[in-house]
Amino acid sequence: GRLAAAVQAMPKTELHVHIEGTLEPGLALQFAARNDVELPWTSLDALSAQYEFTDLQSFLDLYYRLMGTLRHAQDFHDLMLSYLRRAAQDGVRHAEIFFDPQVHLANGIPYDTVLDGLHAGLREGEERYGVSGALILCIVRDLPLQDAERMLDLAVPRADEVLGIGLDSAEVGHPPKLFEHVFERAGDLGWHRVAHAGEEAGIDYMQQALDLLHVERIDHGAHALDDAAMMRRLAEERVPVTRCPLSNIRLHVVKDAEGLRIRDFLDAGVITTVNSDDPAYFGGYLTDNYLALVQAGCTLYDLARLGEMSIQASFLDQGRKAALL
Ligand code: ES4
Ligand code: ZN
Repeated sequence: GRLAAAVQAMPKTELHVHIEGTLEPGLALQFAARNDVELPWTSLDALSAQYEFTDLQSFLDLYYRLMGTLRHAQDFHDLMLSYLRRAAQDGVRHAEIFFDPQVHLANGIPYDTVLDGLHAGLREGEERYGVSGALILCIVRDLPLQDAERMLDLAVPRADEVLGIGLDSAEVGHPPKLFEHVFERAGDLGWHRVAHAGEEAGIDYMQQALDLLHVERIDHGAHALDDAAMMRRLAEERVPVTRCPLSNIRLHVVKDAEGLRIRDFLDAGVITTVNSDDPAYFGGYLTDNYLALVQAGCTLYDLARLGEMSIQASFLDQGRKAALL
């Protein structure tokens, strides 16, 4: 409709999307077939019936299972290209994209294979669709800490091909403070720092991410509203939050779009962005995530402001930001 067309036309970036979370069920079945990977589901109907989640872990179980279909650089290339094509349709001008190399390593896929494939996809996507992209290496927080340190060792020779470090996967019981040294090393590499915090855990995890990991953005931060001092801190220190409406709804972080309380974030002066997280799993790409907010009382003007803030909150240089705004 007209509202969707208006949202698509707004200049915006996407700052919180996991490339593995853009793996559509049909594409996963194609990769499984061409790579001889066995899945418990052989038809699209059978696989598509698996997308009702009760919490973060129930989603992660399927997400990690389907990640096993990615074996070759060409798979990563195809995956990236199909995401960028879809993002361009939604008017995304630039994307800062998470990837989970520790999981691919555990599947026997060399880091270079993953990075080669994703970069080939980024180059072709920028050429074909005009969407620029960069990679944020996510530490998988529920794997052993030693794996995270080893991941960084592996990433050092090609550090300039990565924009930043992130922290994702099962949050509760895996607090940010465990990763202080890993994030310090990432900072020494000149990488930007972000972390998932306040998705299923509370604001103490957000505090740790800010104080100990020195993150420049908080991914999710859904629980910031539990604490007025945290909201003031995000606003004063100009730390953006990357909110993911459909993700929070589908994983029962909030009850419905109202529960996201995006207007309260805006009113508190927090730099707030809208993102799709794992669009192949949560029922929509970026435009759908903006439109979900309309039910919760956001006006078209609010959506345009959120789009502008997504450009401000990106790691683009000032010249490129000005050109997009
Ligand atoms: C994720 Cl929704 C979400 N939360 C935490 N880690 C993730 N990795 C991929 N999607
Ligand atoms: Zn995420």
